[in-house]
Amino acid sequence: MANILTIAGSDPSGEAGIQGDLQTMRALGHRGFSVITTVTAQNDVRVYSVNPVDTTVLSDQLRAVLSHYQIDAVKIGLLGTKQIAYQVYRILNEEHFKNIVVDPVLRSSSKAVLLESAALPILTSFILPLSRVVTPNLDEAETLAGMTVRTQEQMKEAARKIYDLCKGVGAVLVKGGHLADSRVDILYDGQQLHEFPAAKVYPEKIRGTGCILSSALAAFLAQGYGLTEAVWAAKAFLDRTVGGHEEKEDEEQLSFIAS
Ligand code: PXL
Repeated sequence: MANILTIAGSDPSGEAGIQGDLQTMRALGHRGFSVITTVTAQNDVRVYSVNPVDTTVLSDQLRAVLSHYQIDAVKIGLLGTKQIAYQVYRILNEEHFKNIVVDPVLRSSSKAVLLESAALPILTSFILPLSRVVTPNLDEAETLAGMTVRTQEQMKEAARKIYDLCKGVGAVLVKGGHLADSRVDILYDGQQLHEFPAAKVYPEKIRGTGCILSSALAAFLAQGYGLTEAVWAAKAFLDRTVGGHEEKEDEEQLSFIAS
């Protein structure tokens, strides 16, 4: 059993953010620790509000965890503001973690802005250089690489660009879940490009897949998997998890139609 820390936002609907992360860690047999950066109020339809915590609330949580437990891997999700992002950087920079996975959350599935734009340079210049892997989706890859990313070739180019821009980042996993054609994920580790074809197509409106994937990735890295093996294992876990969800959604839809 490994100790995995998530530093992310709260999603009261329980699918994404801290809630999705902790469920993933537990499901994989690990102990999950959580530091909340931002409290979102949202459901499957819309985001009502996004409230970053005070930076002392943030650093108190981080110090409480880091001073007392041996953490094997860290997953970073929604950071919210530049103050929070910088504080997270300052504290993690003292620790020298080998396994930091960053899901560079910029917007919600419903497109609400979750990370203020002023925080982006802190993410790219300070936090990503500390991390083993960053996991942007197509939209996030576009923002980080400053180019259009809609095809597999563009994903490869963006992965290389992000790797070069965020000096020190261990690898870049561009997720192709929203690609029009082939839904492949691309990993660039500074030397090689790896392709991970999708075993499954997820329902359009599913939320929290990015959170689950990055948490599972952190968990498998903590267990000592190599990066490509950890990506395969995390993707397989996501397929199993989302599979269950699909069935539940169908049932919900049926009972809604019946009522
Ligand atoms: O899936 C991105 C994400 C991450 N973290 C939090 C979120 C969302 C999307 O809504 O709310 C807290």
